[in-house]
Amino acid sequence: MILHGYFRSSAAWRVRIALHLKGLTVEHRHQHLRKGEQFSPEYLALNPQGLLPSLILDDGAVLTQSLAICEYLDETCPDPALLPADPLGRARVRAFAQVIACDIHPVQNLRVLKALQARGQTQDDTHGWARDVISSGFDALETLVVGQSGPYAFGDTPTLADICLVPQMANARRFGVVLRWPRLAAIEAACLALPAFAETHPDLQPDAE
Ligand SMILES: N[C@@H](CCC(=O)N[C@@H](CS)C(=O)NCC(=O)O)C(=O)O
Repeated sequence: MILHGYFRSSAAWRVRIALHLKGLTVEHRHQHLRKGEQFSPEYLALNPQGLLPSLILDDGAVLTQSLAICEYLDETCPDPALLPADPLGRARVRAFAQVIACDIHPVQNLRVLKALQARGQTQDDTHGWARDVISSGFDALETLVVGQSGPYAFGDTPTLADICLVPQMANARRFGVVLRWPRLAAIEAACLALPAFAETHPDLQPDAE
């Protein structure tokens, strides 16, 4: 398989973690987002949104959208599971993951901030907005997991919730969010003690700057 990513892409990091947890190795190709390589005709032929990540399977099929890719990997390579066995548990993990993937991350995505800056907002304005969205989202996430057993977001094995949280914590730091959520911090620390999270960290990627 081939994973198209970028060291700093938090959505690509989600897939790197899932692949590592599953013990799957892939060839990595990099699209430099700040140089706009995601908009090359070759890449748009793979992913018409011009977004990372994309995963090309051995038979040539192309998968896009990080959560769909993670769930595909979970269904085709079920051990270790990224989702709980029970429907209620799965709904809770998916809800937590979607707070990040649907409601936090899209707002602070590169193209959104660039579009706002093109319409006259300063970088201070757009980054301040990103900090606000991340902070209110993290308030909700902390509440969602506060009664759950650890050390991970939902129990004693990492799930899709952790796979989304750890990259989003890195984004939060990049935007200068003061991290004031003790349970989220403890989950992140537990995850980063695992090779699947630590070894896939953006700073360790071959295209890291
Ligand atoms: N919902 C998508 C989001 C993908 C996404 O926004 N990727 C970012 C990097 S984290 C990207 O490619 N941004 C390029 C751009 O904004 O032009 C997913 O989960 O795969």
